[in-house]
Amino acid sequence: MKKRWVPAVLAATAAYSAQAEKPNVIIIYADDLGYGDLQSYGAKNVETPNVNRLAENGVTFTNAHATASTSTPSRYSLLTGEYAWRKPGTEIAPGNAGMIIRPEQYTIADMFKSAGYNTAALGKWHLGLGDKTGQQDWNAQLPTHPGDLGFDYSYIMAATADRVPCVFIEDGQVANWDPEAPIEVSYRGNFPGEPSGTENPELLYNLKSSHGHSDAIVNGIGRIGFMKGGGKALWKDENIADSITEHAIEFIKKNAKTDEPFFMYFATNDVHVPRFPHDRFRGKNQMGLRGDAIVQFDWSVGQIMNTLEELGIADNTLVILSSDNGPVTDDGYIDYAEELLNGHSPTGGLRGGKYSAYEGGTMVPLIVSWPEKIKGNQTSDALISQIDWLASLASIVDTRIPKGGAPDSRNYADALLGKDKVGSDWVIEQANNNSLSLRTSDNWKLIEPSDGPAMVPWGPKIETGYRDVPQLFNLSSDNGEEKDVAAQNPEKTFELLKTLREVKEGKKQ
Ligand code: NG6
Ligand code: CA
Repeated sequence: MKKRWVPAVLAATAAYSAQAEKPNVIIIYADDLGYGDLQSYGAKNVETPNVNRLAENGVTFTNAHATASTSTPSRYSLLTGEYAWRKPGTEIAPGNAGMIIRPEQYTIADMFKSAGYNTAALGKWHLGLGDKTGQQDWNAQLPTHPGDLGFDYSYIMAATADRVPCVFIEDGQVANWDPEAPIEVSYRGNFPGEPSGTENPELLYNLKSSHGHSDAIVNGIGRIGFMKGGGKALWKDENIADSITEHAIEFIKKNAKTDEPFFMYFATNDVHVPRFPHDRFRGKNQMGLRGDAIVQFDWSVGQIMNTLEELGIADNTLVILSSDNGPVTDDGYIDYAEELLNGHSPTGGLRGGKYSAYEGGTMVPLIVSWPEKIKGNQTSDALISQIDWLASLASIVDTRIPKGGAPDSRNYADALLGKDKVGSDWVIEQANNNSLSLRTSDNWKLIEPSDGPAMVPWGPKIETGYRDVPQLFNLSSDNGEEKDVAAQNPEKTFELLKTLREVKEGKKQ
């Protein structure tokens, strides 16, 4: 919140001081960034000085979890405080999905609005737009967008950088819309006369696909889904981080001039595929484009931090940095992410990765900084899940969640602020086949039985962790989930299956 001179008589009123104390809140949400991908988490092959600086100002968590091992369900859960597995249609969304969170549903932005905040969503959205899948008119104002979910401002990508439409959407309208090149989108078939990755691989001059990503070609890169038009509105992948960051800085600056605190959901495209960072981030480390994308992410973090400092609002801004799911190397483009690891482990040695039920799927970095209230250079092994951020933040900004809102979110504010080093008693993790795992604070991990192959079947070389029997791991002695001890511990297995069932049935929160 902006510092300003206040007459003594006004400063003394309770209303003003309550308002003045509310911190600005920024969620920096990376994409596919693994537990081992940051220097402050032990990464050796990449430098992340700005994230290091954030960590020096706050708490680094070593047992923090995304709600799911893919984007859409993780984001849904974070923004609504409801487990995505309760809601059909929350699997990885195509770019023409209708808006998954409906306007009447309570969101984290509604929560901040009720506490007097100005709110914004920037960057990757991946939760659908408009009223109906496939029915959007991208050349007009979309009927529903983040503005209907409590976000005063939004500048977003509809889905992911590898899905059409490849344009930014500002407050429900395509930014820089080009009247000469009306936009059409289809996830069913190509438009007559348009090239595609399958038919015209010679046009993939920026990145070639390793699996999938063979529909529309935009900026010399194959995408998922077909698209026509766009013209001047089409993004250039190398400028995505710049665009998102610039708009975020603008929002922060505008708000610093007001009396209200702000909430910003800053969801970067890095380090999701296609990894195509700007030239100025390239070639700085041995890991190639994936490493460069991490450097670009770190740059965005630095830009946000510098802006807060320049405006004199850094001390009373709560910054939460995390990722939507675990890491993946080859996720569909030939960018040599796997070949150039040079000993780096994106998961920090955990088993599995993006998509999987193993810890590599949902164990993510989490750094929380709030200089005015949190001592720097702390670590915490409190167990904490993103599903609980909404209720925890509501408590921090002193507002109440209406009945029925954020039904699965629990208040662990003290854990999030580093005061309580224990956190929650259990967290639930969702894998790509929707199977659930339960991880407890005493380090048991149960993976419920599910159908599905042992390896991700379409390209990424990742173990899924799926089996048709319950699996139990003792993470205290077996952090790598190598030895299934369910058979030796039938009672524990049964107990955890029962807890999971009770949460599913809404009997336990
Ligand atoms: C997969 C894509 C992958 C990525 C993922 C979503 C293919 C072959 N693979 O289906 O590239 O886009 O979906 O990632 O299409 S997420 O982080 O947004 O969940
Ligand atoms: Ca992701």
